[in-house]
Amino acid sequence: MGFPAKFRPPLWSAIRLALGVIQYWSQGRTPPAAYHSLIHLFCRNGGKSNDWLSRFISLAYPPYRLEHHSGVLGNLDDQTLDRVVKQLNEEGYYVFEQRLPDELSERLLNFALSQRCTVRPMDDKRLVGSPKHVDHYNRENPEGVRYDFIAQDVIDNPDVQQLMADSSIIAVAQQYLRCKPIFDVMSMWWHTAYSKVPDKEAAQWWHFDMDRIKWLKFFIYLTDVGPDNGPHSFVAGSHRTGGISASLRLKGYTRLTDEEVEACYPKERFIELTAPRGTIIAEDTRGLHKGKLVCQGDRLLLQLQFSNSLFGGFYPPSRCSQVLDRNLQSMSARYPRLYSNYLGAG
Ligand SMILES: O=C(O)CCC(=O)C(=O)O
Repeated sequence: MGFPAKFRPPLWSAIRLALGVIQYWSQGRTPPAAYHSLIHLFCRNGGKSNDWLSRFISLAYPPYRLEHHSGVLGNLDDQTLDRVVKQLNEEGYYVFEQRLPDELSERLLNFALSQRCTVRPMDDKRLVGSPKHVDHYNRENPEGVRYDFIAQDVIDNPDVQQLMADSSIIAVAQQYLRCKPIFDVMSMWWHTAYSKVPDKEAAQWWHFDMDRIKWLKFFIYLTDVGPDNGPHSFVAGSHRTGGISASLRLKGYTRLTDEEVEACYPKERFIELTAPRGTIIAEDTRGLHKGKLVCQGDRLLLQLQFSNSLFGGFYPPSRCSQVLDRNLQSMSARYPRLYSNYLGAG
């Protein structure tokens, strides 16, 4: 209803967003118009509306008192945690020194080579319509640029459950979000060298995310990622309020070409994250990012996302069918908001 998004006055969007937030609080469901207003306002004000809402969420859900901060990222003392979060605030990304144990990466790689997945349709319509389901990804003969795993299969994997209960990851997410976080997206995918040109559908063009109010993603490389294997790429500092140039934001919630983005930032702000397998990267993908085109081989990535609220875009619900990790069982009892999206009554 109302004005086309491009011409809609910000006040109108602010009212729809405020009413939608109230409805979300009372019914636990985001009205689509309110979600569109969140995006529209971001494009207009560069993130001020997200920041305002985040302040309220922090007051309503102050951080958990975590028992410890140790896990796959090491034993994070307060000083280290402050340093990580300072860099996240300033630059928008952090590459951890500590990597996943190699046996864990190997098990996850084997899972991803044997598990059913779907080939995502591509921009050039080589795979038209809905995703194609396959029994497993064949490294020798890819049929598309991106293979996605089903969230349910991923969260039912015991190694993934171990990461879901990892106190070092949770501590970083909580300190960055400044509230009790919600673990809200778990995904895993392959990028292949199937296409010679970057694919928008596979997130190989520059873009910002705006599915939630505030969030933090952890990308875990499960294969070695060199310059030809599609390194994850980011414009440092573009996650800050006003960090995306108005000329780009006013194009709307869309994919952007290299030329459009390169015209707005100096070379040194473009970060290409080449790294060995097991590398863990935290990133606020409110900033401009993409997966670079894979020219050779393939890249397997596991992604964990934490948000300060589930207000926003719709994700098909999935819940752990069985909690296999004992630590996750006790964590879910202690931190119900953290696991409200994947565990419990739903
Ligand atoms: O595959 C990549 O490196 C990009 C991922 C991405 O765009 C996202 O998770 O929002």
